[in-house]
Amino acid sequence: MSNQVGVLVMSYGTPQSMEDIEAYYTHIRRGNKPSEEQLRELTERYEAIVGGVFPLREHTNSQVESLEKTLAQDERASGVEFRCYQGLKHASPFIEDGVDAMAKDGIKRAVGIVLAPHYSMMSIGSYIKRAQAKAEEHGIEMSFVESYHLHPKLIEALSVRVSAKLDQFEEAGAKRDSVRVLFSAHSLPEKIIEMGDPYPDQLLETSKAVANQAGIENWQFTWQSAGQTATPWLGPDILDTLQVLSKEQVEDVLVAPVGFVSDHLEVLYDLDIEAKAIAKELDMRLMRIDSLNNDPLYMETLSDCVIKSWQGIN
Ligand code: FEC
Repeated sequence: MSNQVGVLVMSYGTPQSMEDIEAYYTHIRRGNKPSEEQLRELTERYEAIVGGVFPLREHTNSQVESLEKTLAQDERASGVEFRCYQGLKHASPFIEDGVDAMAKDGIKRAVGIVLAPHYSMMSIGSYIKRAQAKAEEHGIEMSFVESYHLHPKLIEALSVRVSAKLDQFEEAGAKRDSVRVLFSAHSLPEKIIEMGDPYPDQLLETSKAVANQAGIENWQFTWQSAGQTATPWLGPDILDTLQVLSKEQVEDVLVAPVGFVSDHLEVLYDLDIEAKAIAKELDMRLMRIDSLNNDPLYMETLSDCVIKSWQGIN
C-alpha cells in the first residue's frame, strides 16, 4: 500500500492577470458577468495593489510549499509522504483540478484544509462540498479540517503580531491602553445568522483568545469587505466603525483582520488604502497587524490539523 497521503490545500484564488479579472469575477458571481462599471471598479482596486504578481497567488503558492515542508519535518508523519496540492475556489487550479491531480498521482487517501480559520457554510462548507464530490468520483477517501480558529499556535502567531504593533504605537508616542484594537473579518449576508452558522461566534472566540493572550482590554469586533447586493450583510462595517470611534475621541486604531491569513485585495486595498484614507480624514492613526502569510507558527497550525485529521482516517 502506498504511503502517500494527499493534502488538498484550498484557498480563495485570485486572477492570473489583469485580463483574467472578468472571468474571475464572473465565477464569484456564479456565472453572471459583472456590469462594465463593476468590472472597472474591481480592476482599479487590483491596479492599486498589484505590482506584477497578484499578491494572493504568491502567498498561496508559498503557503502550500511551506506546509509540505513542515509536514515532512513532523515526527508524527514519519513513514508517510504528505503531498500538497492546491485547489482554488474561484481561479485555476480549481478545487476540482487539485483533486484530479491527486487522482492522477495515484493518491487514495487525502486530507482537505482551507487557508481560512473560521467555518461558514458559505465559505469552508462550500469548499469541502466541491472537494468531496470530486474525491468521490475518483474513489479517494478524504477527511476535512473544518476550522482551526482556536488552535494555540494560531492564537500565539496573531497575539505576537498585535503586541508588536502596539509596541510601535508606543514608540510613536501613543498610550498602549488607549489604542483601540479592531478585530475584523469578511462580512457575509445576514441570513447566515438564521441558518445557525458558527462563523460570527468563531470569529469572536478568536478575537477574545488573542485579546487575552496579548493582554488587551480595549478591543471590539467589526466586519469588512461586505458585498454590494440587495440583501443585508453583517455589520457594522469597519468604515462606519471608524466614524463612531472618531466621535468617541479614539485617536489610535490597530486593525487585526483575524479572518484572513494572507496579504490580498481585502487587506491591501480595503484596509491599507480605503480604511486608512477614512482614518486620515478623521485625523486618526491607523495601523494593521502583519498578515500571517507563511509564518512558521501558522504552518505548524495547518500541519498539526492535517496530521490529526489524517490520524482519524488512518
Ligand atoms: O486578492 C484577491 O484577489 C482575492 C481576495 C479575496 C478574498 C476573499 C475572501 C472571502 N470572500 C468571502 C465571501 C464573499 C462573498 C462574496 C464575495 C465577493 C468577492 C469579490 C472579490 C472578492 N470577494 Fe470574497 N474574497 C476576495 C475577493 N466574497 C473580488 C467580488 C467583488 C466584491 O464583492 O468586492 C459575494 C459573492 C456574490 O456576489 O454572490 C459572499 C469570504 C471570504 C473569507 C474566507 C475565504 O477566504 O474563503 C467569506 C481573500
